[in-house]
Amino acid sequence: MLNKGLPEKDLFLFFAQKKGEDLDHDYILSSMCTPPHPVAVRAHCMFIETNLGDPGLFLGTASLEKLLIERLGTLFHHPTAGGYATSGGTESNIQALRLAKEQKKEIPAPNVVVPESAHFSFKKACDILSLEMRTVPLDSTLKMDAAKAAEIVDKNTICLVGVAGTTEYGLIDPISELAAIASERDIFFHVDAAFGGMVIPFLDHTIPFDFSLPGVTSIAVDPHKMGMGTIPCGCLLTRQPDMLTSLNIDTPYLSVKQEYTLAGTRPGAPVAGALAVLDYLGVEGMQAVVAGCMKNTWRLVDGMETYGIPRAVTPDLNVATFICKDVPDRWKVSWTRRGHLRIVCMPHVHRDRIEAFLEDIGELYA
Ligand code: 0PR
Repeated sequence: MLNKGLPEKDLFLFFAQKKGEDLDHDYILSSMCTPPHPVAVRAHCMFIETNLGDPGLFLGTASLEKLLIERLGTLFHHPTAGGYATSGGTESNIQALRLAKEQKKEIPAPNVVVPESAHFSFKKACDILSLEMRTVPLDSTLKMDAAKAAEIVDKNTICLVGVAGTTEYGLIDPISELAAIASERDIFFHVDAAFGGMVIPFLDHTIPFDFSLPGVTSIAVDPHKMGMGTIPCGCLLTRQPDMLTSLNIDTPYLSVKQEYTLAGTRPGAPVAGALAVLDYLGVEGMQAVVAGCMKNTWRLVDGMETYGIPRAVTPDLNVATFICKDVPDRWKVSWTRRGHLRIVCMPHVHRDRIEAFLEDIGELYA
């Protein structure tokens, strides 16, 4: 630490320089996050000092968290769902597996069954919780093979996981079939909709992935991805309103005497930010954002295929993947484990960015 503090001007000159070293979002095609909506930023700043880890001190902020869960529960066809705001998909997935483990404490060697496409947060979760992670192969369309999942699940399975919006390919696993398998065998079924949860309800066609399916026990959804909220904000929702209390531990000197969250100190600011976006845009506003992202995704797929660069799969959501070797350096893209080019058409990836990318690609491949 510096012995003598810096003048504010110098400090912020230094910060401005460091900010300038970050990549420009105009060229970021690989991210599942996006610059937050202005109303999210405004709400975030308004609640900057709040700590949901001691909710009795921030009653208004705590009521915003309840509202956020209620809004998302309603969106997912279950207005009385339980839940809380996490730091993102990783924490939601860890907590879902903790919940599942808690429900089946009597099982001595518990396992969790996830698709090969599951986000790496499940590996972290299984590691922390000492759970065996069983991986289900994907079918030819790169979705979880439900028949194989049914074979792999056994009496020691404490949780089945399906992904609604895979990280790498933007695909939705056969959630209805998986929910039926879980229901039939009385297994906790967690849907990782960290990405898709803020997209699927706003598409112009219905894809069941939520509490409308009786077998779905819990859902992870991240406002800090397609919800255009400020980072960090994820949410874990449970069908049973009070299921999370099974994780309660005593917190004797806080304003609440028990808590089930993973983190202690928790920011209220991104919770306000997430709610601000939902209430400001409403369903119609979100539908417009999602429609724009999907339109750009198809434009990109069409444009690439015109150059003879085929899609790797036909995505369900706004993630486009291609059989392609190389892209011009200035574009920040990502590559899947199977070696496919991956581009996420987030809200900041406007049509003009897609056209500029296609133009550059055209120079390489046309
Ligand atoms: N589940 C799914 C389906 C995800 O796609 C992700 C993250 C998670 C869970 C974990 O969420 P958190 O990262 O919020 O804990 N998906 C992106 C990924 O790992 C996250 C990301 C976002 C990565 C922006 C890079 C980036 O620039 O690819």
